[in-house]
Amino acid sequence: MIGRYANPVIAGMHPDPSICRVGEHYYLACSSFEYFPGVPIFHSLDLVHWELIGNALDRPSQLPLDNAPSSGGVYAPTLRHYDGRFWLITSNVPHGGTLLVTSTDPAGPWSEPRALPGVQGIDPDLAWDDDGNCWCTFAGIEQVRIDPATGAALSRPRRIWSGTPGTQWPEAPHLYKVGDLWYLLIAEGGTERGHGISVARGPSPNGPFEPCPGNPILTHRSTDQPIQNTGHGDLVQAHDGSWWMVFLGIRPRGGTPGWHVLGRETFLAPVAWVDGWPVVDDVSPEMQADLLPQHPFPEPPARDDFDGADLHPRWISVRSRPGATWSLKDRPGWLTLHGRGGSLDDPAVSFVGRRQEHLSCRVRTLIDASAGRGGLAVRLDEQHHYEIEAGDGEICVRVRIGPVVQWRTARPEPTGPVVLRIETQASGPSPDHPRQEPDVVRLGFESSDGRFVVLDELDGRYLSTEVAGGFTGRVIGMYAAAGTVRFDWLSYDPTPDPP
Ligand code: 6LW
Repeated sequence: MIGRYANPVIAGMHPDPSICRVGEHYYLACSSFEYFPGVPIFHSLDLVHWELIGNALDRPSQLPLDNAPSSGGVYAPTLRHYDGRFWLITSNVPHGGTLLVTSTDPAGPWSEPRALPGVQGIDPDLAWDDDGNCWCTFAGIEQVRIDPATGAALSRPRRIWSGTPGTQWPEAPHLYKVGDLWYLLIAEGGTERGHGISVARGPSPNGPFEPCPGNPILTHRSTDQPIQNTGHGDLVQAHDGSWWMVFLGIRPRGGTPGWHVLGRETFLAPVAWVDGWPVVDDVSPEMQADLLPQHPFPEPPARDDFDGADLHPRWISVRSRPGATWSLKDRPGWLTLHGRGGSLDDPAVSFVGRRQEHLSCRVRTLIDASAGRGGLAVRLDEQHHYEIEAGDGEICVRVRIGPVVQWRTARPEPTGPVVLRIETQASGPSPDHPRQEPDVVRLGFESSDGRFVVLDELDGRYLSTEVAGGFTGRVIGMYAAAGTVRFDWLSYDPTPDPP
């Protein structure tokens, strides 16, 4: 049935999507870098609507991140279903290397990780041939036969393709058997504006591989498309026989060179087969395609009241979330955070946040900072964040951009709990001038009559990947800088973007 859908299908920092199908159910996993829990897992019945059902690495024993720098940690998983089980292979960079976890239920719990010391490279893929051999193909493009039950390498790594001659970073391989042939899909060109997807095919999972004459089969390099950096994809055949690709892309805004602030997001496009090669349709924010019957999920509530027994899987923390630093029971119905003696500048900070998923949004939280200092922050990494902080009788805006830290404005704190508010407002799709910011970020609090008292309005470019570097996007959340700070609720609402 011809219908419309909006791209991205999974907004906010959800890069490197990997997809698999079981009957009429679809599951998808993404990278999560220095955040805990790691590897969000989504479920869909129609490829367009996705529901977060858990995180594969949600126990500290599965995910040691203490030494992971920002944009280190978990890269590029591959999710597959084989022999009645889900298999997820990924990397913990730079420590730990390649790891494999399994589960019969994609919502978890997943197994303890199995190490694969014979796989020395990022972006590992898993594919089983008709004889049951398991091939792990990784960035380079190299391949090792492995025993997935033990993690042992059963062969030496072998280079099976280098991508298009002269193009940098052949990576993100996924290997599929389609008909009698094996298809090797890769990303190349680097994950920035030159990104793209190419494909080769051969008679066996080990090649030899013949590149598609139409490579790259997807790229937005040198185009004026609003979605850029398209690459790192995975193919799936739907239960009606149609083919689709999920892949990452960005939505830059502002003047030149354009800044993206949400990180790399997950997009969807239909795939046709022409002369035995996959052809990807045009990719735009508004897609028209022959869709599966649509099964939207109820919208997640805008406000989390912290009334449950555990935190929803959307909440992520920086590197770890030790039990002694947070509680939902300490004051029932509130999230209590105990400061670890650090600010957002520190690699270890008591922080519970969620990905910013909309270019323009409003985030509010009711904080009781009578026994400490803490607040609401927009975080890109340790060196790039804006926060509105309450405590010690005042409300302040603190900004960190690279090596520069500034306390910008302060107001006496109203007595009792106070609502802190952050709003982002995107610039229009066509910049007014070459240096226009991608968005503005307003930070403040609400007066007793609910009015937004803006303490500061800042250019959002300094919390973008083009300024901060790395692989991540913005996360907005609550933190404790000192003592004990409590949050009654947090609400996150999208607001209209300028046309
Ligand atoms: C990932 C690589 C990439 O491992 O970015 O866009 C890296 N592609 O394949 C981190 O997400």
